[in-house]
Order: sequence, then structure tokens, then C-alpha cells
Amino acid sequence: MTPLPHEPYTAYQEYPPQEMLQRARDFLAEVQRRRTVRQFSSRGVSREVIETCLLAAGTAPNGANLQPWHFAVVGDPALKRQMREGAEKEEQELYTRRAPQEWLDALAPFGTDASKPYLETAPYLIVIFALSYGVLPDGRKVKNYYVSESVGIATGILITSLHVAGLATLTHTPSPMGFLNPILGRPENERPFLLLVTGYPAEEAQVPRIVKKPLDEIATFYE
Ligand code: IYR
Repeated sequence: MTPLPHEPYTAYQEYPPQEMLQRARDFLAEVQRRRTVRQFSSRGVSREVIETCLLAAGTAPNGANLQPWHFAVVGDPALKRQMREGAEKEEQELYTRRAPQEWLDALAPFGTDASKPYLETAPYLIVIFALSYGVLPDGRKVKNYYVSESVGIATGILITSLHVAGLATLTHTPSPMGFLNPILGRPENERPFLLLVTGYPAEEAQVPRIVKKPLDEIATFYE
């Protein structure tokens, strides 16, 4: 393979130290307002906003720049209904049979159960697929690298970007998620990674009072 042409990094922006700190603090305040929401309004959302946030997600650092993701954006009510039916079937199994007691105990404070009405209420369901391998136009398979890491980072950027735009999300992981491929006609190299419910929060939306770990618990400095 010939090396890619390289060019000066002119887009880089340095800030004076005080401004750097202020920007970091502003961003912290912005993301601290983000909450996972489980009650959505059925109010429509601009497709262009979703498209813009997906482009932001697509900037994620990833293995060998192979960009091993695909975003299925579902606004069609018939498809949303099928997805809800599929998810609730799996979740019913999960909550009644598959999940060990320890898992159910960890979930109990949040009051979640197998019923997922938001899969029909919210205007958009974004299914993030991880491409286990790529497929060339001639059908040959291409190995992808660090797929989970890459797709995880892209998903984080997507969630943050939707939040910054003023939309709420719910990271939903019906388990297992294989039922999504036939509904959405996705090929076998695409593995559902996460389902992001997106829209405006319902006016009566409530969120649990949770606490984030303090810095000294989540970080250790060695200097
Ligand atoms: N997938 C299930 C269960 C679930 C699991 C965890 I860990 C959560 O933080 C929340 C839910 C569901 O969506 O209900």
C-alpha cells in the first residue's frame, strides 16, 4: 500500500491557558446536564439535525480509519412497531428468565422492565451497527480493527452531539439484538451494537436522582 499524502494540521486550535480551562469547564457543565430519558414526546425532530449529529459521530477515531459502523435511522412507524415487538420479546425473556438475580437487583433502582413504549413514541430510533468486517464492491472481505472501541467512541460522540443539539437519548440494549438485522434488512457483517432512542423528552419525563463518582474515585494521577 502506498502511504497517504500527509499535510500540515492547520485546523488545530490552541487557546490561552485560562480560556482552555474555561472551555473545559463549560463543556463539563454542558455534559452534566445530559440525562438518559425513558419518557419521550412524539414530537417530530429535524432530520437535518440527526444527519449533522451522525456526521459528528463519523469523525470518531477508529481502527485504521476503516470506520466500522453503520447507522440505521428509523422514523417509519411500521418499522418502529416491529422493533418494539422484537425488543419486548427479548426483554421479556431477559427480565423473567435470562438475567441472573444479581443483574435484576442492579436494575431494580431504575424501575425498568420489559415494556418499551418509547420505541414507538420517540420520533427516531438510531441503531448503531458494528461492522465485524467490511465488504468490497467485488464481494471480498476486509478485516476491521478495534471494532468495539471504534463504535463505542462514535456512539459517545453521537450521544453528546444529540445532547448539545438539545435532544434527549436513551441508550437501549435489548439483549440479544440480532432480531434487528432482518427487520432492517442489514447484512450479516453488521452486528447491532446499541439502539439509541432519540427525541424530545416528554413534558412529564422524570429521571432518577443519581450521583456520579468523584474525580479521586475515577482517576489516579502519576506525576
Ligand atoms: N436491556 C434491558 C436491561 C437494562 C440493563 C441495564 I445494565 C440498564 O442500565 C438498563 C436496562 C432494558 O433495556 O430494559
